[in-house]
Amino acid sequence: MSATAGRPIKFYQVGSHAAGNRLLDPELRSVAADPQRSNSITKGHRACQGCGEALGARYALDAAMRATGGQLIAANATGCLEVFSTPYPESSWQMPWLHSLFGNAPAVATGIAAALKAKGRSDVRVVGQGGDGGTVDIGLACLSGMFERNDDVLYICYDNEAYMNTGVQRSGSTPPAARTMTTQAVGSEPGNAFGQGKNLPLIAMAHEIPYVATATVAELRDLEAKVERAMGMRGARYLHVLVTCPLGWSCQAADTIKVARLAKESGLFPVFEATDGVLSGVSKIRRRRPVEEYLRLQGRYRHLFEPTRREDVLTRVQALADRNIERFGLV
Ligand SMILES: Cc1ncc(C[n+]2csc(CCOP(=O)(O)OP(=O)(O)O)c2C)c(N)n1
Ligand code: SF4
Ligand SMILES: [Mg+2]
Repeated sequence: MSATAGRPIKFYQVGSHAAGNRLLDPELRSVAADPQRSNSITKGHRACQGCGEALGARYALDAAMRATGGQLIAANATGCLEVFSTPYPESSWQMPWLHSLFGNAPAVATGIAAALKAKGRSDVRVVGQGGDGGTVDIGLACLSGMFERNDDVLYICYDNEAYMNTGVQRSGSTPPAARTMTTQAVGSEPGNAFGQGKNLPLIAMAHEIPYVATATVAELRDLEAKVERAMGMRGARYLHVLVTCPLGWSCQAADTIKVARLAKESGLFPVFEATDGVLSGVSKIRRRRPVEEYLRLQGRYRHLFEPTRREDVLTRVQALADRNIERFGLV
């Protein structure tokens, strides 16, 4: 007889993958305790604490694995996600996964889809993925080709708004006024310049592909639902996920979700869906917040508040959020 006989057993790690979970009645177990659950990217990777990209990729690919019954292949551009998950000879991926070059993940994904088609394997599906540098900048030509040919691939961009893996350089997705290593907080217009923007979800919509959506790591159920919807379709699909980067954004690791939520609630990052090039759904702002609340949590915007408050720049950033709110009908 065990020492605990007659006494209720107390599990200290309920909600984790600990063995104790699997001793509970099935209805009390967490998803994490289910040995059958998909676990595309698992322990042992080297992402920073609070990395939004690791979180976003895990939820997105787990959802895609569920939607395809585990019949999935991923092509991954060079970048943080690839580097932290596959330090040779180790890998955190528990699914067929290929590392492409920095700029050709969409083309590699297309090639895999074409090979599967030639082999008559319509049951195996393909995901391409990369960071904003790999997607918005260097991989854009390959991605546009993938869209224009309507190749049967879901491409996911994890947007942390700079080239993080190589030390936080500006990308085409870096927002105005943000400090990066190549847009320092110096001079009369500190940080990244105000430009016309390079809005890849809108560029994807212009290709009139079957499905385009945006999401953030603040709403993981929404992200999962969008991946599921995308995997229920054929042809070129694009998902753009805003992922907090505590290192590059100089924010607290514990604030990853809060920062991503404020990006949406301020209107700076509109969350929406588009079908065949037409806006088909919008995730409304629940409690509208001024952009200042979002910016203040991040060291990359500290120069807007210290040593002097830059009301002029804050007004310009707020105007960008207001424009999004009006354009997408976010409130
Ligand atoms: C052709 C080429 N140029 C530059 C690099 C170096 N490089 C590797 S990852 C990277 C930045 C990746 O940025 P992003 O795609 O935004 O992904 P993140 O690391 O931010 O997730 C760069 C510049 C490379 N591997 N190949
Ligand atoms: S630098 Fe940013 S994206 Fe890269 S692992 Fe760290 S938190 Fe994640
Ligand atoms: Mg990036």
